[in-house]
Amino acid sequence: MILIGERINGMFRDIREAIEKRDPAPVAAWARRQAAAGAHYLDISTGPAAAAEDQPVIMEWLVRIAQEATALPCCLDTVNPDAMEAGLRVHQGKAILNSTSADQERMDRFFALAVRYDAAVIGLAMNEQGVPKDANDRLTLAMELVANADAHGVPMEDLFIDPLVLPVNVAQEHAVEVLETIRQVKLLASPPPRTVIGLSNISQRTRERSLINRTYLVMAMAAGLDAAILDVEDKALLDAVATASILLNREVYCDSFLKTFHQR
Ligand code: THG
Repeated sequence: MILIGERINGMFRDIREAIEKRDPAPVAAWARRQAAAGAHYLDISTGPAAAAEDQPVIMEWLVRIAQEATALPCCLDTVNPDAMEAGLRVHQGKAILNSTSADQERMDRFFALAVRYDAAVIGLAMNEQGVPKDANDRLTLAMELVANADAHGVPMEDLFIDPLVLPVNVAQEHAVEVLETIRQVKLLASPPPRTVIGLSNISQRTRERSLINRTYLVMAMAAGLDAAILDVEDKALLDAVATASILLNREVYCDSFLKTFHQR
């Protein structure tokens, strides 16, 4: 499982304040903390508050700080193509573009950027009409993402399909459709694209966030999930990932599998 740390996001108050004050310390600290907790990538988002014209500068600043602190590759989380390119320009290593929708203009822009910077890219199963209700309609959009990525020359292993997880308290019927989408995405191409979810979406504004997150992640892993943007500091969550990896025969069992997993 590819673990993408969710915490460097202007949605969180401490990061939003760090961005406002241009204080690198909280960003660097969260980069280090997430690396220590086992993150393979750092999701980097300016957050919804930043003005569009400021986003390229903020994205570049965040990427620089995160990579000076850790050397981990980043998952550049923005819908703003200028901010995406600003981040890619300074990024070291293989980035993930997070993300494009299945809208033609966006796909053309973001897949071209992915090719130019040799980066992977997340394709969201949504378009200008919003997020589909069921697995079938999500898969139709996933197929459009697959076809367009292929036409641009993005290799399938560099395409991550995100079926889009919604909060279970307001969109309960979507949770199972996302799992079905994860299962069937693997049938769209050979080799197949990979799959990713923003896990914490599932539990927004619920109680028992950690329990809901880890239960859903295990179910998604059983459906074939390859990657997740998540809270890497949630110990119970990462223990569940380690255990599911053993039970799904994705990692070799040993008695100290929890310890072994946390060193990977
Ligand atoms: N897919 C893709 N990218 C994504 C998402 C996705 N990026 C953003 C998001 N979803 C994943 N990251 C988060 C980060 C935080 C939370 C949820 C998802 C979260 N934040 C607290 C909240 O809203 O309650 C913030 C509270 C606080 O300030 O502490 O839950 O789906 N490709």
